[in-house]
Amino acid sequence: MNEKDIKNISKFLSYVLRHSPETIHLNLDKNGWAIVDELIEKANKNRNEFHKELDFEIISQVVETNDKKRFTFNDDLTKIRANQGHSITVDLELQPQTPPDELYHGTVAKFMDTILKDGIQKMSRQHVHLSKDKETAIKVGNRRGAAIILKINTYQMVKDGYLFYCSENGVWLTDEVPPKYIQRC
Ligand code: HQG
Repeated sequence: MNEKDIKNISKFLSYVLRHSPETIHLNLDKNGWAIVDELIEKANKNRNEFHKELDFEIISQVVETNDKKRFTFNDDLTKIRANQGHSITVDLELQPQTPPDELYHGTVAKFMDTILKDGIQKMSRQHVHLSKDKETAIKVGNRRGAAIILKINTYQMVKDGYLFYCSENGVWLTDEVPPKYIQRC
């Protein structure tokens, strides 16, 4: 498979496993897992022009080569789920963890007034997403225009009782970041 095919399948998997499983009549359990055989069958039955016919090998290749490790199989490879980024309600069974003293969030200028007034909110997703390095935050922000990087005082947030989680693929998650913990880099 070429890179473009892999990217298209990754986008398709993100869409059905994070946002809209009903588009292909796929069932996710409460922890966000889909049965791989069902995913393959329903993806192929409801195939669109953006991705090739799927089989287990192709999905494995996408899972293994994915730049952000967006997806995980369960131990016996019969189930698959997205590691983070859901807009549908799923319980990823993450335990609170102590984050590094500072984390970063990449955004764009048009959101800054509201962010400085209301803080960083989860918007349509289940959590606010934060990165441990500036480079990743720059990439996240650049998806929407010229990135603006915000440094988050997670040290103080932890002291003040906010909880943080780290996804399987190393993205830091929390419920909100109030303005007083945000500093523009
Ligand atoms: C902004 C990608 C107005 C926020 C990335 C962001 C990430 C506000 C946008 C993951 C706001 C939400 C998540 C407020 C936050 N007022 N705007 N109060 N609070 N915003 O896509 O963090 O490639 O839901 O700054 O790499 O951009 O898909 O979140 O610009 O890890 O795996 O509202 O998605 O991962 O956008 O990205 P998103 P995000 P994948």
